Amino acid sequence: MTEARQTLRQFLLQERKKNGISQDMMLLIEDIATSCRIIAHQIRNGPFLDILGATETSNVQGETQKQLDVIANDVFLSHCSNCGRVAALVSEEIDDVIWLKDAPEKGDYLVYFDPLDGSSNLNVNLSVGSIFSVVELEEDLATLSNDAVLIKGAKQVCAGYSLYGPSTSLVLSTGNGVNGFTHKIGSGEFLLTFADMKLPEETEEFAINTSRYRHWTPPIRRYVDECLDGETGVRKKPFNMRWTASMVAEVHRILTRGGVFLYPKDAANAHMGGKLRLLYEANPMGFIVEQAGGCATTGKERILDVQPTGHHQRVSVILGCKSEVELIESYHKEEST
Ligand code: AHM
Ligand code: MG
Repeated sequence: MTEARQTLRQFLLQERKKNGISQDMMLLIEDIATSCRIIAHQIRNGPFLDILGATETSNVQGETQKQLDVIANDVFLSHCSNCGRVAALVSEEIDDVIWLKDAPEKGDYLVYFDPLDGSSNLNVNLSVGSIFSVVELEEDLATLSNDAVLIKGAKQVCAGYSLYGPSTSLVLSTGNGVNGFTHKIGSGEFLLTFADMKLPEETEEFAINTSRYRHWTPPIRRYVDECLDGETGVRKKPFNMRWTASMVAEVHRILTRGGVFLYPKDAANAHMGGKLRLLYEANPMGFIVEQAGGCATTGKERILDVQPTGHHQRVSVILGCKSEVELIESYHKEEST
């Protein structure tokens, strides 16, 4: 008889015993998991409910919102405020920070999320995901200001994502490695299916949107050119390429079989600082990748060390297997010397 798989609740109770995660953190993670199950259900029923298309509104960054962006955001907002320790919710889809406490205290949680990442994939029935991150306040807050949530990714105490693909995955870390769960349809449960996910040190697969080649900086061009040269080039081996236009799916693939993902700052997006958001995308994915033994950098500095200056700030993102990320970093260093 095969051993029963651990449920998310059983796993969290074990984490509590082994690594001392708080009861409030358990409740919060379960609320996030519930949000993800609801969003997965809405996506699967999207064509029947006619909710795969765009709304008439734009989000704070001037991007057209999909109906499911709005729905997913509402689901996170209404389900993630139960645990008494959540002081604020910070969403990619909302202009301001939503404060849930008048006087947040040391130890309270700030929860950041991109409720539906990669939503341009929705109407072509390809993978999308939700990304989340939790930081603990290091001191009581005297005043409520948006600036109070500008905390470095290195301070994250939990991060993860849910991938809405052929199955729904929930991958998370509370700073003690990375574990992946799969929603068992009909059971209402996420079960542990990918324990202790680890990145290989080396890889022969990269992911970047090559349609932006003409905008890239010299170090990025050099890296990709050398990969494309294959066996006869300086890398002396063939490289494969993937691009799903859904960061959650890319990171999940990299955690599963290795690889490197790049969405660099380039000549066309430099005025915004890059494409991906530091607090909702780069930091949580950087935390997960590091916890799985990989690296995450802007090219010039570790992503988790970037001091945020705005809560919707964008940043250059290069993450994945250590050897490739370090090589790309060395090309940036050579360029600037
Ligand atoms: P979004 O948050 O507006 O969905 O944008 C983020 C997504 C990432 O998931 C993905 O890596 C990237 O945008 C794809 O961009 P592109 O359309 O340039 O391929
Ligand atoms: Mg997004």
